Amino acid sequence: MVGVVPVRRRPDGDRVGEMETKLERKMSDPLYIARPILPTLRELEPLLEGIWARRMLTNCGPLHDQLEAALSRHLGVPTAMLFNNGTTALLAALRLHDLPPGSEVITTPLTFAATAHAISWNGLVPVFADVSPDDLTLDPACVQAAITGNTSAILAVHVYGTVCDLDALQDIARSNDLRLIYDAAHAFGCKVFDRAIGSFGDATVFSFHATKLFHTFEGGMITTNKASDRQMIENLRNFGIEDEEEVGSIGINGKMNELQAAIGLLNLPLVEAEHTARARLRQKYEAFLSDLPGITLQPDQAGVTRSEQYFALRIDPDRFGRSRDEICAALREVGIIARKYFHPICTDFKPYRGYPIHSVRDQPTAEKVKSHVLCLPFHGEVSDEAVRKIKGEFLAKSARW
Ligand code: T4K
Repeated sequence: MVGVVPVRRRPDGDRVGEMETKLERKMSDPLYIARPILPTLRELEPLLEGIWARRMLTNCGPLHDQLEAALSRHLGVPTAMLFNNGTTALLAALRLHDLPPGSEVITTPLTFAATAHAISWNGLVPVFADVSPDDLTLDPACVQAAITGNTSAILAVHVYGTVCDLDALQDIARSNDLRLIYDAAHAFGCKVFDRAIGSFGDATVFSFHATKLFHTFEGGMITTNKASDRQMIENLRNFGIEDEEEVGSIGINGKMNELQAAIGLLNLPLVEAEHTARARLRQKYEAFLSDLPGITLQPDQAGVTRSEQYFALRIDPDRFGRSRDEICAALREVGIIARKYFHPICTDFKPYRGYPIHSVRDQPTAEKVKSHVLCLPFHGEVSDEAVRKIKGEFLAKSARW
Protein backbone atom coordinates (compact mmCIF):
# COMPACT_ATOMS: atom_id res chain seq x y z
CA MET A 1 0.00 0.00 0.00
CA VAL A 2 1.26 3.46 -0.86
CA GLY A 3 0.06 6.22 1.39
CA VAL A 4 0.07 9.94 1.59
CA VAL A 5 2.01 11.74 4.24
CA PRO A 6 -0.27 12.43 7.17
CA VAL A 7 0.77 15.98 8.09
CA ARG A 8 1.67 15.51 11.72
CA ARG A 9 1.64 18.35 14.17
CA ARG A 10 3.90 19.15 17.06
CA PRO A 11 2.13 19.58 20.39
CA ASP A 12 2.33 23.37 19.81
CA GLY A 13 0.34 22.95 16.61
CA ASP A 14 3.11 23.61 14.08
CA ARG A 15 3.43 21.49 10.94
CA VAL A 16 6.18 18.93 11.11
CA GLY A 17 8.96 19.69 8.60
CA GLU A 18 8.41 18.44 5.06
CA MET A 19 11.54 16.25 5.14
CA GLU A 20 10.62 14.53 8.37
CA THR A 21 7.07 14.01 7.17
CA LYS A 22 8.24 12.28 4.00
CA LEU A 23 10.56 10.00 5.96
CA GLU A 24 7.75 8.97 8.27
CA ARG A 25 5.22 8.32 5.54
CA LYS A 26 2.66 5.80 6.71
CA MET A 27 2.49 3.00 4.21
CA SER A 28 -0.97 1.77 5.11
CA ASP A 29 -3.08 4.85 4.24
CA PRO A 30 -4.73 4.83 0.83
CA LEU A 31 -3.65 7.52 -1.59
CA TYR A 32 -6.73 9.48 -2.62
CA ILE A 33 -7.30 11.70 -5.62
CA ALA A 34 -7.40 14.81 -3.43
CA ARG A 35 -5.83 15.90 -0.17
CA PRO A 36 -6.93 19.31 1.05
CA ILE A 37 -4.39 22.00 1.90
CA LEU A 38 -4.79 23.25 5.47
CA PRO A 39 -3.32 26.02 7.60
CA THR A 40 -1.93 25.15 11.03
CA LEU A 41 -4.30 25.10 13.97
CA ARG A 42 -2.12 27.83 15.50
CA GLU A 43 -2.78 30.08 12.49
CA LEU A 44 -6.49 29.43 12.77
CA GLU A 45 -6.70 30.23 16.46
CA PRO A 46 -6.64 34.08 16.28
CA LEU A 47 -9.31 34.07 13.59
CA LEU A 48 -11.48 31.81 15.74
CA GLU A 49 -10.92 34.07 18.72
CA GLY A 50 -12.15 37.00 16.62
CA ILE A 51 -15.28 35.10 15.58
CA TRP A 52 -15.95 34.10 19.20
CA ALA A 53 -15.47 37.68 20.38
CA ARG A 54 -17.71 39.23 17.74
CA ARG A 55 -20.38 36.50 17.78
CA MET A 56 -20.97 37.35 14.14
CA LEU A 57 -21.00 33.81 12.86
CA THR A 58 -22.57 34.27 9.46
CA ASN A 59 -24.64 36.71 7.32
CA CYS A 60 -21.62 38.23 5.61
CA GLY A 61 -19.38 39.05 8.58
CA PRO A 62 -15.98 40.74 8.41
CA LEU A 63 -14.00 37.60 7.45
CA HIS A 64 -16.49 36.88 4.68
CA ASP A 65 -16.04 40.39 3.29
CA GLN A 66 -12.26 40.18 3.62
CA LEU A 67 -12.15 36.89 1.70
CA GLU A 68 -14.50 38.21 -0.96
CA ALA A 69 -12.25 41.21 -1.55
CA ALA A 70 -9.11 39.05 -1.55
CA LEU A 71 -10.60 36.66 -4.12
CA SER A 72 -11.86 39.49 -6.28
CA ARG A 73 -8.24 40.71 -6.45
CA HIS A 74 -6.80 37.22 -6.82
CA LEU A 75 -9.18 36.29 -9.63
CA GLY A 76 -9.05 39.70 -11.31
CA VAL A 77 -12.80 40.27 -11.63
CA PRO A 78 -14.93 43.21 -10.48
CA THR A 79 -17.76 41.09 -9.10
CA ALA A 80 -16.79 38.06 -7.04
CA MET A 81 -19.40 36.87 -4.57
CA LEU A 82 -19.04 34.03 -2.12
CA PHE A 83 -21.53 31.21 -1.66
CA ASN A 84 -21.80 28.34 0.80
CA ASN A 85 -21.02 25.81 -1.93
CA GLY A 86 -20.55 25.59 -5.67
CA THR A 87 -23.96 24.05 -6.30
CA THR A 88 -25.86 26.94 -4.67
CA ALA A 89 -23.69 29.30 -6.66
CA LEU A 90 -24.67 27.47 -9.87
CA LEU A 91 -28.35 27.70 -8.91
CA ALA A 92 -28.01 31.43 -8.35
CA ALA A 93 -25.94 32.05 -11.51
CA LEU A 94 -28.69 30.52 -13.63
CA ARG A 95 -31.35 32.42 -11.69
CA LEU A 96 -29.44 35.69 -12.20
CA HIS A 97 -30.42 35.70 -15.83
CA ASP A 98 -34.16 35.28 -15.41
CA LEU A 99 -34.34 32.51 -17.97
CA PRO A 100 -37.89 31.66 -19.11
CA PRO A 101 -39.34 28.77 -17.06
CA GLY A 102 -39.12 25.49 -18.97
CA SER A 103 -36.57 26.84 -21.42
CA GLU A 104 -33.59 24.73 -22.46
CA VAL A 105 -30.04 25.09 -21.20
CA ILE A 106 -27.36 23.33 -23.22
CA THR A 107 -24.69 21.63 -21.16
CA THR A 108 -22.20 18.77 -21.20
CA PRO A 109 -22.95 15.23 -20.04
CA LEU A 110 -19.30 14.82 -18.96
CA THR A 111 -19.51 16.69 -15.67
CA PHE A 112 -20.43 16.27 -12.02
CA ALA A 113 -24.19 15.82 -11.53
CA ALA A 114 -24.41 19.25 -9.86
CA THR A 115 -24.10 20.99 -13.23
CA ALA A 116 -27.21 19.34 -14.70
CA HIS A 117 -29.07 19.40 -11.37
CA ALA A 118 -28.67 23.17 -11.10
CA ILE A 119 -30.48 23.52 -14.42
CA SER A 120 -33.31 21.18 -13.38
CA TRP A 121 -33.70 22.76 -9.90
CA ASN A 122 -34.30 26.08 -11.64
CA GLY A 123 -37.26 24.62 -13.55
CA LEU A 124 -35.20 24.61 -16.74
CA VAL A 125 -34.49 21.70 -19.06
CA PRO A 126 -30.94 20.39 -19.45
CA VAL A 127 -30.08 19.59 -23.04
CA PHE A 128 -26.88 17.61 -23.43
CA ALA A 129 -24.48 18.41 -26.24
CA ASP A 130 -21.43 16.32 -26.99
CA VAL A 131 -17.86 17.06 -25.97
CA SER A 132 -14.92 17.66 -28.27
CA PRO A 133 -12.74 14.58 -28.89
CA ASP A 134 -9.68 16.85 -28.59
CA ASP A 135 -10.14 18.23 -25.09
CA LEU A 136 -13.47 16.89 -23.70
CA THR A 137 -15.02 20.34 -23.24
CA LEU A 138 -18.38 21.22 -24.78
CA ASP A 139 -18.04 21.01 -28.56
CA PRO A 140 -19.34 24.26 -30.16
CA ALA A 141 -20.52 22.41 -33.28
CA CYS A 142 -22.64 20.12 -31.09
CA VAL A 143 -23.96 23.09 -29.11
CA GLN A 144 -25.03 24.68 -32.38
CA ALA A 145 -26.77 21.44 -33.37
CA ALA A 146 -28.67 21.35 -30.06
CA ILE A 147 -30.16 24.87 -30.28
CA THR A 148 -33.94 25.12 -30.65
CA GLY A 149 -36.39 28.01 -30.44
CA ASN A 150 -36.68 27.21 -26.72
CA THR A 151 -32.97 27.44 -25.87
CA SER A 152 -32.16 30.20 -23.39
CA ALA A 153 -28.60 29.53 -22.22
CA ILE A 154 -25.41 27.52 -22.42
CA LEU A 155 -23.82 26.16 -19.26
CA ALA A 156 -20.31 25.10 -20.26
CA VAL A 157 -17.81 23.38 -17.97
CA HIS A 158 -14.03 23.88 -17.96
CA VAL A 159 -13.76 20.18 -17.21
CA TYR A 160 -10.56 19.09 -15.39
CA GLY A 161 -9.45 22.72 -15.72
CA THR A 162 -9.31 22.49 -19.52
CA VAL A 163 -10.63 25.77 -20.86
CA CYS A 164 -13.66 25.62 -23.19
CA ASP A 165 -13.56 27.10 -26.68
CA LEU A 166 -14.38 30.56 -25.33
CA ASP A 167 -14.56 32.43 -28.63
CA ALA A 168 -16.72 29.89 -30.42
CA LEU A 169 -19.16 29.59 -27.51
CA GLN A 170 -19.35 33.38 -27.19
CA ASP A 171 -20.09 33.70 -30.92
CA ILE A 172 -22.86 31.10 -30.71
CA ALA A 173 -24.33 32.77 -27.62
CA ARG A 174 -24.22 36.20 -29.22
CA SER A 175 -25.71 35.18 -32.53
CA ASN A 176 -28.53 33.19 -30.89
CA ASP A 177 -29.20 35.63 -28.04
CA LEU A 178 -28.32 33.06 -25.38
CA ARG A 179 -26.82 33.64 -21.94
CA LEU A 180 -23.42 31.98 -21.50
CA ILE A 181 -22.52 30.68 -18.05
CA TYR A 182 -19.34 28.82 -17.15
CA ASP A 183 -18.96 26.16 -14.49
CA ALA A 184 -15.36 26.72 -13.43
CA ALA A 185 -15.44 24.33 -10.46
CA HIS A 186 -12.15 22.88 -11.81
CA ALA A 187 -10.60 26.09 -13.07
CA PHE A 188 -9.68 28.20 -10.05
CA GLY A 189 -6.76 30.45 -10.97
CA CYS A 190 -6.86 29.63 -14.69
CA LYS A 191 -5.85 32.47 -16.95
CA VAL A 192 -6.16 32.82 -20.70
CA PHE A 193 -3.46 35.12 -22.08
CA ASP A 194 -3.47 36.76 -18.64
CA ARG A 195 -7.22 37.26 -18.62
CA ALA A 196 -8.95 35.71 -15.61
CA ILE A 197 -11.14 32.70 -16.36
CA GLY A 198 -13.89 34.23 -14.23
CA SER A 199 -14.25 37.16 -16.59
CA PHE A 200 -15.69 35.32 -19.60
CA GLY A 201 -19.35 34.90 -20.50
CA ASP A 202 -22.26 36.27 -18.45
CA ALA A 203 -21.22 34.58 -15.19
CA THR A 204 -18.70 32.04 -13.92
CA VAL A 205 -19.13 29.69 -10.98
CA PHE A 206 -16.37 28.25 -8.78
CA SER A 207 -16.44 25.48 -6.19
CA PHE A 208 -14.39 25.74 -3.02
CA HIS A 209 -15.15 22.19 -1.90
CA ALA A 210 -12.54 20.37 0.19
CA THR A 211 -11.42 18.46 -2.91
CA LYS A 212 -10.51 21.66 -4.76
CA LEU A 213 -7.08 23.28 -4.96
CA PHE A 214 -8.42 26.33 -3.13
CA HIS A 215 -11.11 25.39 -0.64
CA THR A 216 -13.14 26.65 2.29
CA PHE A 217 -14.21 23.11 3.40
CA GLU A 218 -17.42 23.77 1.43
CA GLY A 219 -17.85 26.94 -0.58
CA GLY A 220 -18.39 28.54 -3.91
CA MET A 221 -18.38 31.80 -5.81
CA ILE A 222 -19.98 33.63 -8.70
CA THR A 223 -17.87 36.04 -10.69
CA THR A 224 -19.04 38.39 -13.40
CA ASN A 225 -17.59 41.27 -15.34
CA LYS A 226 -20.29 43.69 -14.35
CA ALA A 227 -20.20 45.54 -11.03
CA SER A 228 -23.94 46.08 -11.53
CA ASP A 229 -24.60 42.33 -11.00
CA ARG A 230 -23.58 42.65 -7.35
CA GLN A 231 -26.93 43.71 -5.93
CA MET A 232 -28.87 41.06 -7.77
CA ILE A 233 -26.46 38.30 -6.67
CA GLU A 234 -26.64 39.63 -3.12
CA ASN A 235 -30.44 39.30 -3.25
CA LEU A 236 -30.18 35.81 -4.67
CA ARG A 237 -27.89 34.53 -1.92
CA ASN A 238 -29.75 36.22 0.94
CA PHE A 239 -33.45 35.29 0.56
CA GLY A 240 -34.14 38.33 -1.63
CA ILE A 241 -34.00 40.55 1.46
CA GLU A 242 -33.86 44.23 0.50
CA ASP A 243 -34.10 45.70 3.97
CA GLU A 244 -35.67 44.86 7.34
CA GLU A 245 -39.13 45.35 5.97
CA GLU A 246 -38.95 44.14 2.39
CA VAL A 247 -38.19 40.90 0.61
CA GLY A 248 -38.11 41.93 -3.01
CA SER A 249 -37.39 38.67 -4.80
CA ILE A 250 -37.20 34.91 -4.33
CA GLY A 251 -33.69 34.34 -3.05
CA ILE A 252 -32.07 31.37 -1.36
CA ASN A 253 -29.74 30.96 1.61
CA GLY A 254 -26.42 30.85 -0.21
CA LYS A 255 -24.30 32.63 2.38
CA MET A 256 -20.81 31.49 3.34
CA ASN A 257 -20.26 31.53 7.11
CA GLU A 258 -17.33 33.00 9.06
CA LEU A 259 -15.65 29.65 9.75
CA GLN A 260 -15.54 28.85 6.05
CA ALA A 261 -14.23 32.35 5.33
CA ALA A 262 -11.51 32.00 7.99
CA ILE A 263 -10.31 28.79 6.35
CA GLY A 264 -10.39 30.51 2.95
CA LEU A 265 -8.32 33.47 4.18
CA LEU A 266 -5.68 31.13 5.59
CA ASN A 267 -5.70 28.78 2.61
CA LEU A 268 -5.36 31.46 -0.07
CA PRO A 269 -1.65 32.11 0.64
CA LEU A 270 -1.02 28.33 0.49
CA VAL A 271 -2.40 27.98 -3.03
CA GLU A 272 0.75 29.00 -4.88
CA ALA A 273 2.99 26.36 -3.27
CA GLU A 274 0.35 23.66 -3.79
CA HIS A 275 -0.07 24.75 -7.42
CA THR A 276 3.70 24.49 -7.95
CA ALA A 277 3.85 21.05 -6.32
CA ARG A 278 1.05 19.84 -8.58
CA ALA A 279 2.72 21.28 -11.68
CA ARG A 280 5.82 19.24 -10.73
CA LEU A 281 3.71 16.14 -10.23
CA ARG A 282 2.11 16.70 -13.63
CA GLN A 283 5.59 16.65 -15.19
CA LYS A 284 6.40 13.39 -13.42
CA TYR A 285 3.20 11.78 -14.67
CA GLU A 286 3.67 13.15 -18.18
CA ALA A 287 7.24 11.83 -18.31
CA PHE A 288 6.06 8.21 -18.41
CA LEU A 289 2.55 8.59 -19.83
CA SER A 290 2.98 10.89 -22.84
CA ASP A 291 4.57 8.32 -25.12
CA LEU A 292 2.48 5.30 -24.18
CA PRO A 293 0.30 4.08 -27.07
CA GLY A 294 -3.40 4.39 -26.33
CA ILE A 295 -2.94 6.99 -23.58
CA THR A 296 -4.27 10.49 -24.25
CA LEU A 297 -3.59 13.37 -21.88
CA GLN A 298 -5.52 16.62 -21.67
CA PRO A 299 -3.87 18.94 -24.22
CA ASP A 300 -1.67 21.93 -23.50
CA GLN A 301 -3.66 25.02 -24.41
CA ALA A 302 -1.92 28.05 -25.91
CA GLY A 303 -1.84 30.97 -23.49
CA VAL A 304 -3.61 29.06 -20.70
CA THR A 305 -2.24 28.98 -17.17
CA ARG A 306 -3.42 25.63 -15.86
CA SER A 307 -5.52 25.37 -12.72
CA GLU A 308 -3.79 22.08 -11.77
CA GLN A 309 -7.07 20.82 -10.34
CA TYR A 310 -7.11 17.34 -11.87
CA PHE A 311 -4.75 15.09 -13.81
CA ALA A 312 -7.08 13.38 -16.26
CA LEU A 313 -6.14 10.88 -18.92
CA ARG A 314 -7.87 8.58 -21.37
CA ILE A 315 -7.02 4.92 -21.81
CA ASP A 316 -8.00 3.35 -25.12
CA PRO A 317 -8.02 -0.38 -24.30
CA ASP A 318 -7.56 -1.48 -27.92
CA ARG A 319 -4.37 0.49 -28.32
CA PHE A 320 -3.09 0.36 -24.75
CA GLY A 321 -3.76 -3.30 -24.14
CA ARG A 322 -5.55 -2.86 -20.79
CA SER A 323 -8.76 -1.10 -19.97
CA ARG A 324 -9.30 1.90 -17.73
CA ASP A 325 -11.19 -0.35 -15.31
CA GLU A 326 -8.33 -2.84 -15.14
CA ILE A 327 -5.80 -0.10 -14.43
CA CYS A 328 -8.10 1.50 -11.86
CA ALA A 329 -8.64 -1.84 -10.08
CA ALA A 330 -4.92 -2.69 -10.16
CA LEU A 331 -4.08 0.68 -8.62
CA ARG A 332 -6.68 0.13 -5.90
CA GLU A 333 -5.03 -3.16 -4.99
CA VAL A 334 -1.90 -1.23 -4.07
CA GLY A 335 -3.82 1.48 -2.19
CA ILE A 336 -3.97 4.08 -4.96
CA ILE A 337 -7.51 5.38 -5.37
CA ALA A 338 -7.79 6.93 -8.84
CA ARG A 339 -11.26 8.16 -9.86
CA LYS A 340 -13.28 7.65 -13.04
CA TYR A 341 -14.53 11.25 -13.22
CA PHE A 342 -17.07 11.53 -14.83
CA HIS A 343 -18.25 8.01 -15.38
CA PRO A 344 -21.16 7.34 -15.42
CA ILE A 345 -21.97 10.49 -17.38
CA CYS A 346 -25.06 12.56 -16.54
CA THR A 347 -27.24 10.88 -19.18
CA ASP A 348 -26.61 7.53 -17.43
CA PHE A 349 -28.16 8.80 -14.18
CA LYS A 350 -31.82 8.12 -13.42
CA PRO A 351 -33.05 11.75 -13.74
CA TYR A 352 -31.50 12.14 -17.21
CA ARG A 353 -31.66 8.62 -18.59
CA GLY A 354 -33.04 8.70 -22.10
CA TYR A 355 -31.96 12.31 -22.68
CA PRO A 356 -30.13 12.33 -26.02
CA ILE A 357 -26.60 13.67 -26.43
CA HIS A 358 -26.67 16.02 -29.39
CA SER A 359 -23.63 15.29 -31.48
CA VAL A 360 -22.24 15.86 -34.93
CA ARG A 361 -20.71 12.36 -34.70
CA ASP A 362 -22.48 9.01 -35.11
CA GLN A 363 -21.37 7.89 -31.67
CA PRO A 364 -21.17 10.75 -29.19
CA THR A 365 -17.63 11.25 -27.91
CA ALA A 366 -18.94 11.41 -24.33
CA GLU A 367 -20.40 7.89 -24.72
CA LYS A 368 -17.11 6.63 -26.07
CA VAL A 369 -14.72 8.24 -23.61
CA LYS A 370 -16.73 7.60 -20.47
CA SER A 371 -15.13 4.18 -20.12
CA HIS A 372 -11.67 5.61 -20.90
CA VAL A 373 -11.32 8.55 -18.49
CA LEU A 374 -9.31 8.29 -15.30
CA CYS A 375 -8.09 10.92 -12.85
CA LEU A 376 -4.90 10.09 -10.95
CA PRO A 377 -4.16 11.23 -7.39
CA PHE A 378 -3.19 14.86 -7.82
CA HIS A 379 -1.96 16.88 -4.89
CA GLY A 380 1.24 18.10 -3.29
CA GLU A 381 1.62 15.10 -1.02
CA VAL A 382 1.82 12.39 -3.68
CA SER A 383 5.21 10.84 -2.99
CA ASP A 384 7.80 9.77 -5.57
CA GLU A 385 7.22 6.23 -4.38
CA ALA A 386 3.53 6.51 -5.25
CA VAL A 387 4.45 7.89 -8.68
CA ARG A 388 6.75 4.89 -9.18
CA LYS A 389 3.92 2.50 -8.23
CA ILE A 390 1.55 4.20 -10.66
CA LYS A 391 4.18 4.13 -13.38
CA GLY A 392 4.73 0.45 -12.64
CA GLU A 393 1.04 -0.31 -13.20
CA PHE A 394 1.00 1.52 -16.52
CA LEU A 395 4.23 -0.07 -17.71
CA ALA A 396 3.24 -3.54 -16.49
CA LYS A 397 1.04 -3.79 -19.55
CA SER A 398 3.65 -5.39 -21.76
CA ALA A 399 4.58 -7.94 -19.11
CA ARG A 400 0.98 -9.07 -18.78
CA TRP A 401 0.02 -9.12 -22.45
N1 T4K B 1 -19.53 21.53 -11.03
C1 T4K B 1 -18.52 20.67 -11.19
C2 T4K B 1 -17.94 20.51 -12.55
C3 T4K B 1 -18.04 19.94 -10.10
O1 T4K B 1 -17.03 19.06 -10.28
C4 T4K B 1 -18.61 20.15 -8.83
C5 T4K B 1 -18.12 19.41 -7.69
C6 T4K B 1 -19.66 21.08 -8.69
C7 T4K B 1 -20.10 21.75 -9.83
C8 T4K B 1 -20.36 21.32 -7.40
O2 T4K B 1 -19.54 22.03 -6.47
P1 T4K B 1 -19.81 21.80 -4.89
O3 T4K B 1 -21.27 22.04 -4.62
O4 T4K B 1 -19.34 20.42 -4.50
O5 T4K B 1 -18.97 22.90 -4.26
C9 T4K B 1 -16.30 15.40 -5.21
C10 T4K B 1 -16.72 16.70 -4.58
O6 T4K B 1 -17.62 16.49 -3.50
C11 T4K B 1 -17.35 17.67 -5.54
O7 T4K B 1 -17.21 18.95 -4.95
C12 T4K B 1 -16.62 17.68 -6.87
N2 T4K B 1 -17.24 18.51 -7.84
C13 T4K B 1 -16.57 16.27 -7.42
C14 T4K B 1 -15.85 16.20 -8.74
O8 T4K B 1 -15.82 15.47 -6.51
P2 T4K B 1 -16.83 12.92 -4.70
O9 T4K B 1 -18.09 12.25 -4.30
O10 T4K B 1 -16.02 12.32 -5.77
O11 T4K B 1 -15.91 13.24 -3.42
P3 T4K B 1 -15.28 12.25 -2.35
O12 T4K B 1 -15.92 12.52 -1.05
O13 T4K B 1 -15.29 10.86 -2.88
O14 T4K B 1 -13.80 12.82 -2.29
C15 T4K B 1 -12.79 12.43 -3.19
C16 T4K B 1 -11.55 12.09 -2.38
O15 T4K B 1 -11.02 13.27 -1.80
C17 T4K B 1 -11.80 11.14 -1.22
O16 T4K B 1 -11.62 9.84 -1.65
C18 T4K B 1 -10.81 11.56 -0.17
C19 T4K B 1 -10.49 13.01 -0.50
N3 T4K B 1 -11.12 13.91 0.46
C20 T4K B 1 -12.44 14.22 0.33
C21 T4K B 1 -13.03 15.06 1.23
C22 T4K B 1 -14.50 15.42 1.11
C23 T4K B 1 -10.37 14.40 1.49
O17 T4K B 1 -9.17 14.08 1.61
N4 T4K B 1 -10.96 15.26 2.39
C24 T4K B 1 -12.27 15.60 2.30
O18 T4K B 1 -12.76 16.41 3.13
O19 T4K B 1 -17.25 14.40 -5.10
